[in-house]
Order: sequence, then C-alpha cells, then structure tokens
Amino acid sequence: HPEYQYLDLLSNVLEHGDKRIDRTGVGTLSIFGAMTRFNLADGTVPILTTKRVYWKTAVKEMLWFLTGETNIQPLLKNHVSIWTDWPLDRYRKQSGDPISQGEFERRIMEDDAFASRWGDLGPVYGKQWRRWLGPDGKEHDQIATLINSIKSNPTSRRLLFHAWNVGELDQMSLPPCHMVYQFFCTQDGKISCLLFQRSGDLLLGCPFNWTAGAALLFMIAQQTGLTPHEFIWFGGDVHLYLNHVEQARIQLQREPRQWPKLRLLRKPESIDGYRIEDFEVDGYNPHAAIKAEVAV
Ligand code: DHF
Ligand code: TMP
Repeated sequence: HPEYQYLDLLSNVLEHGDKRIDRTGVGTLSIFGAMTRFNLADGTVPILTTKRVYWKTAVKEMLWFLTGETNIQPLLKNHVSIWTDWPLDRYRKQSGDPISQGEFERRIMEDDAFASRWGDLGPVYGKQWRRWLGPDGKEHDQIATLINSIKSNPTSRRLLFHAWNVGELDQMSLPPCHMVYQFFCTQDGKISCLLFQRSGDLLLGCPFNWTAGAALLFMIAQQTGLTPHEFIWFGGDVHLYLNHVEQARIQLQREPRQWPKLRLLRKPESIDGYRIEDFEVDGYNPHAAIKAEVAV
C-alpha cells in the first residue's frame, strides 16, 4: 500500500531523526532528504487514511494560492483557519492586544481595513505564482505560462514554477516550504508532477501538501488534456515536532485503508475557474482524526 511510504518515513524520523531546537522553539526530530512517489492512475489520490485528512481544506488552500491572494480574509470566508496563527501572532505582538483567535478572525472577515492591515502574509505563494515581479517591473504569471508551455512544448525540461523569490523573502510571514513544482509529459499523454519542499512538518504539513499537490496536478492535467500519472515529492528537512511524537505513535499502530479517488465534476474554461464544488472524493473511509498543535 502506498501509504507505507508515509508510515515508514514517520518511523524513520522517530527512530533516526536528529533531535534539535528549531526556529519555533518546540524542537523537532529531523532527517534530511526523503522521497515519496504516488501513482494517480484511475483518479487515485494521496489522502492519508491512517488519520482523517481534511482534504477540502487542503484543496481550498490550493485554490486560494491559484487566485494569487496572500490575504487570509478569503480563506476565512471559506472556513479555512490553517493560516490564521501567523497574522494573529504578529498582531498580538505588535499591538499588545491579547485578542482571541475567534475574535481576530471575525475582525479580519468583517473589517476590510483591518484585514488589509493585519491579514496579509506578504508576497507568499499566490503572489509569486501569479505575479512574480521582474526587475523591469513586469509581473510574471508562472501558472498561465506553465499551462501554455505544457500545451505547446510538452517535452520541455523547463516546465516548472518557483516560489523562492530571494529578494522578497524578508517580507514573507513564512518563506515558501513547497517551493518548486516541475512537470513532465509522456508521448502517450500522461503528466506527472514533482514537488520539492525544503521543509516538511511530517504530521501536519506534508499530508496537506500531497493532497493539494495532487489536486493541482488533476487541474493542470484537465486543462491541458492530459492524464494524471505520478505525484513525486522530495523533502529536504523532514521533521516531526517533539509535541507530535504521541500522535505519530498512535498513527503508526493503524493499518492503511484503500485510497480514495478524486473526480473533477466540471471542466472550467481556465485554471482560474475551479471551485471547491468541482472536486468529488469517493471512497474515503479514514481512521479517526488525530489532533495536533501547529508550531508557529
Ligand atoms: N507551520 C508548521 N509548523 N507546520 C505546518 O504544517 C505549517 N503549515 C502551514 C503554515 N505553517 C506551518 C500551512 N498549512 C495545518 C495544516 C496545514 C497547514 C497549516 C496547518 C493544520 O493545523 N492541520 C490540522 C487541522 C486542520 C483543520 O483544522 O482543518 C490537521 O489536523 O490536519
Ligand atoms: P520553517 O520556515 O522554519 O522551515 O518553518 C516552516 C514550518 O512549516 C516547517 O515545520 C514546515 C511547515 N510547513 C509544511 O510542512 N508545509 C507547508 O505547506 C507549510 C506552509 C509549512
């Protein structure tokens, strides 16, 4: 079962990870260099079954990146709170206001001025993917260019987009973790995606990144008339936070179940036309969710 790639990685990190204090102060067990390879034939998607993964949240995050947005306001309006901690932390530190998360999210949603002052993450994924600022002031839409290139030159070795914009890193609330997405098309009409991720939170981040990356490949395949083939993931610093060790042990005791299938119910005119309602996941019957704190 392909999910053993995850479980093996998790037990490898638990057993052999280098124990260190990380940027967040929580501490991690880290290994360097890991790969997973998932076959998406017949619509199979990497959504872990040894715990419930909120795949709609992961897909909504991906759709938000594709809009080019970097403000959390539209995410919150779509009931996605996974990015709230970073603006909230900044707001509390800079204003001295010990606001609750719920109240902060309410203000971001209801007060546009507050949202634009405090809800923006800086020039993160969406900005770099859709509006990378060139030295001449011209903005580059890497996603539109990618799709055109796949259609016009499918054997190109330059089918990729990148988020690590060195000159803008200091303005980002977090520098990009999933950094480079590269694509490869075969002569018989299959397309694969390879993602390089410099830093991976194995318990919380990676399962989301795999699901979202596969969803992206399904959309790009549909837009270019190709069939999704493999989603390949490379991790640099792959780690388990020390406050996730108990959760990892629980998950390691569980048996994977059959992976679900993803279907796109509609073909939008362009990559910009997708909505969460277009995604249908069939046969997802995971083990129970496992709660874990995200390190900020
Ligand atoms: N920081 C850290 N330390 N780890 C991350 O994985 C991470 N991911 C970010 C931003 N910063 C990060 C963006 N992606 C969750 C999942 C992905 C994500 C951020 C957070 C998360 O907390 N997932 C929980 C709850 C999901 C939900 O409430 O819908 C989970 O159990 O999967
Ligand atoms: P870092 O910038 O110090 O590497 O911290 C970022 C943390 O967030 C790290 O634990 C990796 C994790 N992360 C993911 O795993 N996936 C993601 O998509 C994001 C945004 C972060």
